[in-house]
Amino acid sequence: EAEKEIGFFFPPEQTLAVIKPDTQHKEVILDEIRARGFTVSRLKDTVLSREMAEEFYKEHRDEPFFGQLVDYMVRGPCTMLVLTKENAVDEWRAAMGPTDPGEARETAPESLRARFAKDILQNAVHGSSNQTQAHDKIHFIFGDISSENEAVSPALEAEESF
Ligand code: IDP
Repeated sequence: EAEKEIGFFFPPEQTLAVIKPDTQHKEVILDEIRARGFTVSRLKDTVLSREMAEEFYKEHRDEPFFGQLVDYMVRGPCTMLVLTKENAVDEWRAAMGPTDPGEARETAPESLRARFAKDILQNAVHGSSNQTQAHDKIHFIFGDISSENEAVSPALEAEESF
């Protein structure tokens, strides 16, 4: 008679990560993402149109830096990633570090922004700030991938653009 093991299962969470245009050492960043325990469930390089960049950052449209931010985001290819891990949204924000690399170097010297950001605008990486944003931005960039969400495995890795 087979005994069933009963345990708790926390479904892994997903977040949208972006390696922003002109970021050096993309491969190092990707290696680090995996070393920190994230599964790269989706990956594609995309040059955003101005309209897409404005939509992507619409929550910031009233900020004084919105124009600069859009100019930056359309300057070259972004590497768009769906990262999967327990608590992925918060874990990825922690891995990125603070928005301002000066602050990042003070408070989180191991973070990606401390090491790879040029300045507060050109800060190398993006990550969704909460689960609703993550869901919306994943859908905006990748379309409906909800049917794939349960099967999280390295087989889902799509690295054809590298
Ligand atoms: P986050 O990316 O850490 O969530 P947000 O405040 O949501 O930071 O800002 C979105 C993006 O806008 C930042 O990642 C950065 O590229 C840019 N940004 C934020 N604050 C400034 C600023 O004061 N000057 C110029 N660009 C900024």
